[in-house]
Amino acid sequence: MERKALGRYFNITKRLLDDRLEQGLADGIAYRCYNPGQARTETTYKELAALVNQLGNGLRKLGIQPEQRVAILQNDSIEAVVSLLGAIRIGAIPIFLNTMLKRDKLRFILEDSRAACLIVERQFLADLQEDLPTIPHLKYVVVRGADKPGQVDFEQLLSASSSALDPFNSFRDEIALWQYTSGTTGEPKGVMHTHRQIAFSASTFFNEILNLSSEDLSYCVSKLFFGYGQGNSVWGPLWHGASVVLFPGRPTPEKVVELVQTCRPTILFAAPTHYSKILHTPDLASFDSSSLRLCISAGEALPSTICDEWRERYGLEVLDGIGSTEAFHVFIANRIGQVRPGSSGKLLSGYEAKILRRDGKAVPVGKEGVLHVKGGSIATGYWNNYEKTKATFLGEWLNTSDIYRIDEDGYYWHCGRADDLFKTGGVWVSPIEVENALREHGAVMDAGVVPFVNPEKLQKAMAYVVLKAGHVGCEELVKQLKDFVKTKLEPYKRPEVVEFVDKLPRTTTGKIQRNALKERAKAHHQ
Ligand code: 3UK
Repeated sequence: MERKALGRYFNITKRLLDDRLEQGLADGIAYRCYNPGQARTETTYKELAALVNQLGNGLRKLGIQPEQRVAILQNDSIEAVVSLLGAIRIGAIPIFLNTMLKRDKLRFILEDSRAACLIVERQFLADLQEDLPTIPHLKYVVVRGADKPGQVDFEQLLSASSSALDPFNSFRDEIALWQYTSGTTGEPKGVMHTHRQIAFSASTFFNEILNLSSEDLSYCVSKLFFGYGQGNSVWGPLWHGASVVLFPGRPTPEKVVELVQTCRPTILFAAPTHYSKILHTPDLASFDSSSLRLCISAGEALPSTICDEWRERYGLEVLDGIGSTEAFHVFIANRIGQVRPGSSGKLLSGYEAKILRRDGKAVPVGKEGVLHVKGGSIATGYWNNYEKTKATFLGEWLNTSDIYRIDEDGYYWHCGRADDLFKTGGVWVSPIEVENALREHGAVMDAGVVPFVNPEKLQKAMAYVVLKAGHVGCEELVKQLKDFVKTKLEPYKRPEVVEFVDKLPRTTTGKIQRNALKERAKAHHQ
C-alpha cells in the first residue's frame, strides 16, 4: 500500500473502520476470539465499527473529554480492542496496562498518566479496589462484569449508546495513545504516539515484510498490552483488512498449538521463548502447522539455533525483526527467502539507521556501536519525563541503547545493550529493581543481577547474593528468594538462578560492576 500524505486532520479509527466498510469489508471477520465456551466468538468489521461507536458515545456520555487518558486493564478480547479504539474515536488517549503488574506499578501509572477513566475486567478489580478512590484524577471506573451497585457496567454502557458516531476531528500529529515501558530503575515511562506515527508503522512492516492482506488471519502470542502485541493484533491487521485471533488465556505452548490447529491462522507472531518452548515440548513435535505461511519473532534476539530447528521441523522460516515501544513497531527485519539466522535483518524502507561510538562518530562496517534510528513512527517523547526524553529522542533520531553491528550486505546483528536493562522471554528486566527486591529479604545483605545465556541460547536472570551473618545458602533459601521476588515484582522478573557469594565486585564509588558479574555468569554456564 502506498504511503499517502495525510491531511492536517486524521483520526486513525476512520482509516481502520469507516474506510474498511467503504472498501466492501463490512462482513469480513475482524476478530475471532478463541475462548471455548464463550458466546460471541466472531466480530465482523461492521460489528466492530458499531461497538467502537457505542463505546465512544458511552464514554462521552460519562463525561470523558478529548485528550483525557483512559486506562484499560483487560485480557485480550474484543472488548479490550473496542475500549482501545472507542477511546481514540472520541479523541481520548487509551493506555493499556500490563495485567501482570503489581499494585504499586498500576497505581504509579494511573497517577502518572492522570487517567480520568479505567476500563477494567472484574477479575483485576479486587487488587485495586482500595486504591481506586485515592487516585486523584480517576473519576470513572467502567467494569466488565460489574456486580456491585455504583459500578458502571461495560455492557450496559454499550447497549445504552448509539452505534453512529463520527470520529473526533483529531490532528494527524496529536497524540492518539500511550504505551508504558520499563525504565532502567523499573519505573515505567509513558511513550506518546500520534495518529500519523501509527499509520506510518501500519503501512511499513505489515506491507513490506508480511504483505498482509484481507486473506490473512493473524495470531500474536504476545498480549495487547505489549506494543508488539498491539501492533500485530490491531494496527497492522485492521489497516490491511485482515482478520485476527484473540486469546484471553495464558499462552502455554500447548494452548498456542491447539489454537493454531483449531483456528488455522496464516501468520504467527511470537517471541523467541514461545518458539523455543514449542520446540522443547515433546508432545508438540508434529503439530499441524500447515495453515501458517509466516512466523515472526521479536521482543529479543532470536537465536540462530531456534530459527534452524523451526525450519527443519516445520519447513517454515521464522523472520526475526527488532522493534521498540519508542519506535512503535518493527524497523529492521528479515525478509521472506532472505533470512540470515541470528541477525535482525535489514532496515525497512522509510527508516534510516546509524551505528555510533560513544563519542558520536559512526563506526565502520563490522564494528559495534549504539544503534540510532530515524523514521515516521518514532514517538513524540516520554510523558512527564524531561530528562529521559532529551537523552533518548535526539532531534529526528532515536537512541535505541542497543549495541549493533552491520555486515557488508546490510544485515544488522544485535550485540547486547548499552544500559543495564535486559530482556528475558521478550520482556524487560531491570537488574536494579530485582536487586532492590532481593535486599528487602531478611537474609540478604546485598545482591547483583545480570543476564546469562541458558542452554537454549535464551537470556535469563541470574542473581548473586551476599547473605547476612548467620544465614547459610542452601536450596531451600534459593527457592525462598525466588518466591520472595515473585511477591514483590511481576513473576517473570524472578531470577532463574541464584548463587551465593561472599561479596560483590564494586567500583571505588560503590557501584556494582555488572560487567564483572556478567563474565562470571558466562563462565558459570559453559
Ligand atoms: C529488544 C530485540 C534483538 C531491543 C517491540 C516489536 O520489543 C519491543 O518493544 P520493547 O519496548 O523493547 C525494545 C527492545 O527490545 N529487542 C526487541 N526485538 C529484538 N533485540 N532482536 C530483536 N528482534 O533491546 C529493543 O530496544 O518492549 C518489538 C514491535 C514492537 C515492540 N514494542
